[in-house]
Amino acid sequence: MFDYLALDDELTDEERAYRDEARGFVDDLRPRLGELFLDGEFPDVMDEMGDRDLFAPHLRGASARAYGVITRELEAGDSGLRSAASVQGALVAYPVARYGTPEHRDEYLDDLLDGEKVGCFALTEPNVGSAPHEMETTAARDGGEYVLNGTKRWVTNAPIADVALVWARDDGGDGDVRGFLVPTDTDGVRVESIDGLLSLRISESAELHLDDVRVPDDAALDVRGMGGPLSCLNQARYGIAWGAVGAARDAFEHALDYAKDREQWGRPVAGFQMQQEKFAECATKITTAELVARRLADLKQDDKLEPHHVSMGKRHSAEVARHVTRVARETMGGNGVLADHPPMRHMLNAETVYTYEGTHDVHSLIMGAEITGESAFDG
Ligand code: TGC
Repeated sequence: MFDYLALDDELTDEERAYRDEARGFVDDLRPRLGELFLDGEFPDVMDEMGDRDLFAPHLRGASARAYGVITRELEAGDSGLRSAASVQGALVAYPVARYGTPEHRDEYLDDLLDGEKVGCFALTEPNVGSAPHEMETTAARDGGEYVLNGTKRWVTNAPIADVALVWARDDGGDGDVRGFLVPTDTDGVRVESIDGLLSLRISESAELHLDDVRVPDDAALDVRGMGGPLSCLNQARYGIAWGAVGAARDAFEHALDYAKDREQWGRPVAGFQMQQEKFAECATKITTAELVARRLADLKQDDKLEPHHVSMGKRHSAEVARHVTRVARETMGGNGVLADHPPMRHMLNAETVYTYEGTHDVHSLIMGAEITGESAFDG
């Protein structure tokens, strides 16, 4: 594994074990990843990821860095694998652990962490992306129930999910945004896969339609307002800060091996100066992105991680992945466009990673507000 500054020497035995577990999982799948991408198929692996404890072991006491290296290794396989795990661990198990009632935790938490149940997170809507507080989905109180109506979009895992965490505006009283745990076999829930993806093809992405979906009052999590869903996104964004480094590293490693083998003008192309400049630049970007992710891990471990810190990590790592995967593809010439080689698959995935969980621009503005004291979102 490429590790220019020997950063993994800092890992504890437990963190190294989680890293190797995730890497073993990815290595088994690796020969199929190109084909899965072409077929647009998510493999049946949620059980196995749960068995290997890859979703959110920090919720059971593992370190923030252990969680980070897991996402790094999953995304070195494919961003779709890391996305599925992020949704399960950061966007569903985490809020159940943090905001769930004891009954919610009993019903869902272990099953989610073990991969016995699959969850999805329904926040974004067809008309509502970067400004989720403008959501149109409503929850209307009726007797001892809430009635949910609306459409959610870009819901990863929805076609395979047992439970959806649906964020909706409470129609009565204060109009707060609330989260509801909705079994996906509830009457009125309809899942419609999104076709035509040119990115993150190893993923189950869908629209979730909610037509007069009735859930009991106690389906609601114990949190009100946008701090609920946004606190979940902090967790997932933290995973992306680590994960995108894995995608960049995998593309880089593959391109480097190729350059050492590939001969032109009677010598390996790795010996040419213009190739070496590219490898030097990419190695530096990968390493600096990982250093930022590691600092986030330390802050998270010490409970000092703030949303604007996470924004820097997500923003930077996604940008690095976008750059490195494209350059890695380029160094491979024509062969770089084949699905047999991972760089272009990672490059296409990087477009989604750069865009979801807060676009690059949204994270610039979150950081900008912190740095200047002036919020570009106000007014
Ligand atoms: P603002 O007025 O600043 O804050 C509203 C309330 O939220 C609190 N808050 C946060 N709490 C925890 N973590 C954060 N990161 C938070 N950011 C804000 C804040 O303290 C306040 O609380 P209170 O109690 O005072 O009311 O927020 P705003 O409305 O101006 O919006 C800020 C903005 C634009 C940065 C935020 O809305 C944002 O991050 N937008 C991007 C949303 C996003 O990332 N969407 C993509 C979701 S990904 C997706 O749907 C697909 S991924 C899942 C999948 O793959 O299935």
